[in-house]
Amino acid sequence: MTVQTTYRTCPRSGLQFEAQAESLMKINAVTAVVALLVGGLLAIGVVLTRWPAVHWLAADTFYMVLTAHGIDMLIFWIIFFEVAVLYFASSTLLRCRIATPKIAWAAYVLMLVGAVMNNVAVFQGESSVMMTSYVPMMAHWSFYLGIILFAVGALIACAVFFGTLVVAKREKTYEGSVPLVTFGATTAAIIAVFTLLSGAIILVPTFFQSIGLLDHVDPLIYRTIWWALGHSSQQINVAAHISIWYAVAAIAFGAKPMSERVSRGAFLLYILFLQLASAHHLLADPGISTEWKVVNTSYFMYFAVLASMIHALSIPGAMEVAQRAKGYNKGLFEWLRKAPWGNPTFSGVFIALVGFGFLGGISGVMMGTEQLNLLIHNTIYVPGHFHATVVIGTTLTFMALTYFLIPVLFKREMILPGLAKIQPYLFGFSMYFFSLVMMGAGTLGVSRRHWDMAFSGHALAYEWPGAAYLMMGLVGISGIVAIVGGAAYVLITVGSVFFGKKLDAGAVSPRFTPVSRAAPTAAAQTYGSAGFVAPGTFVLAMFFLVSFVLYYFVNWKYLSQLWGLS
Ligand code: HEM
Ligand SMILES: [Cu+2]
Repeated sequence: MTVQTTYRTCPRSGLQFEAQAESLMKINAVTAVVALLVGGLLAIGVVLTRWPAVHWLAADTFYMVLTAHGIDMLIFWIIFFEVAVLYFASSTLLRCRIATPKIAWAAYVLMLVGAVMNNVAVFQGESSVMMTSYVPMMAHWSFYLGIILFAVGALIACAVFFGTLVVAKREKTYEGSVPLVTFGATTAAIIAVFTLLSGAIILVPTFFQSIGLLDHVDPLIYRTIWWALGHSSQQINVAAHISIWYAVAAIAFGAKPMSERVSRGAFLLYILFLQLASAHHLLADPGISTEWKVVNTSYFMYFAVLASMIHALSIPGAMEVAQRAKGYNKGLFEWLRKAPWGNPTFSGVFIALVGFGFLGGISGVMMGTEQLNLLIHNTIYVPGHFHATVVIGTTLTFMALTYFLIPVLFKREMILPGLAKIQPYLFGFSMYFFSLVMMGAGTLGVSRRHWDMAFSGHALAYEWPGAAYLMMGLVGISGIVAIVGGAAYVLITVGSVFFGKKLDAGAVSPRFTPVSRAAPTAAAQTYGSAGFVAPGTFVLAMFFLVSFVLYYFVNWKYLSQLWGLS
């Protein structure tokens, strides 16, 4: 079968871009950045209101802005970018044309219309229901319809991804097994299908209620099914950003995974166990048995955690093996000291990986333990935890990948390279601090999503210890620094795409060509393992284990003091 299209081989990376796939990746990535920009502007309102000394917005505006911030960031920024990643992992890494370009464009249009419709609904002011939109709170019907259209578009994009895998296999565009990055993206897409269907099961009836066709959606059922969407979508993010970590290890170091099979097994664990782990969002809910909660969160959740631990060992391990092979063998850590710290693609990924593991991972396991969950339920600890996962982990990883894509996909030289060099440090470390102080304030009991933590002037007014105000002040300050870091990213990427010096597009051919072994990204496009000799990574893993045990112990101790049984 012949399809009229062209393939461009990038002279800087050796990657091959099919014309349609290339435009689709660009438009999805650019739209994602626009959503990030909007979400980031809204973050200013959110942090400046939660900073007690500033307390900027009025209550109704705050809840509106918070709703839009959550949705624009966690749904629109992340998922538009993920669609670009799916097309990259299928079409580009397999050197295959995109299966059905027209349908992929239709998917994009649906997603765009949905995203705009949802934002309009929120800013009209009748839909400040937060991103979880729990019933019986009701938003305007166009709020739900927007999300449903967006989700249908995303589902179609997943179908295009699967279709492209099929075309690649049929047209034999790759040899042997698909590369690990494509495999990881495939798990992300499988999880996405489950996630989007769960979303449909619960949001379609809620939409019917909003237009008066149905008079009641049960709140408990809503929460249970909503979290099959809400939690699983985080696992899409994790599978996607971990796939990018493997890709960046391959691109920056020529690194192969320590063991392809073990890494693939870890991705499969995500598919098997993460939906069950959704129960950790329901630990404080009535109507669900304790046994069910404990089995899900104390057993099944750990299999998903195990998978993350395997990747966390495997990715730095792969980098270490590759660096040692280049002769960086002195001591335990020469491989790490001599890593390309000035390259924002590498530094972004490494800062994301460490922060995701230490801050997001450890706090997540703590929160997912039924008894300990009581300490932090509905406090600002919760957004502290998930800014460590979705911002430090996923968002920073996507930022890092963008720096690689500017010359490769957008064919532009990056503007402001000096700023780009420090951007991952500025954004990453301010977010580390931001997450930590939010968790600190949450441990003291400060609520999440609350316009006025002290209820001042009300019968239930509450005097917090000074430390709680101090930490919320630090949330404000570090949040603003992080927003500056995020603005730097938007400035660099948008500026480069429009004003960067144009770079050579490379040779164009009517057919795909096989991967050249000399291509700088060959390791990302092929299958194979590197072996297990990574003593430095092992030491880092032990350090992680000790941190985890100590933090876990501290929280049990704290619980025992709050909850005296003797
Ligand atoms: C510079 C960057 C950011 C800052 C300073 C920031 C700050 C905040 C703050 C202070 C809250 C409110 C906590 C509360 O009152 O309960 C919040 C909520 C939230 N943020 Fe961010 N954020 C940033 C970036 C992001 C990104 C990149 C994402 C997602 C990828 C994200 C997702 C969310 C979500 C989902 C919520 C919860 C909304 C809700 O409770 O319904 N944020 N953010
Ligand atoms: Cu979860």
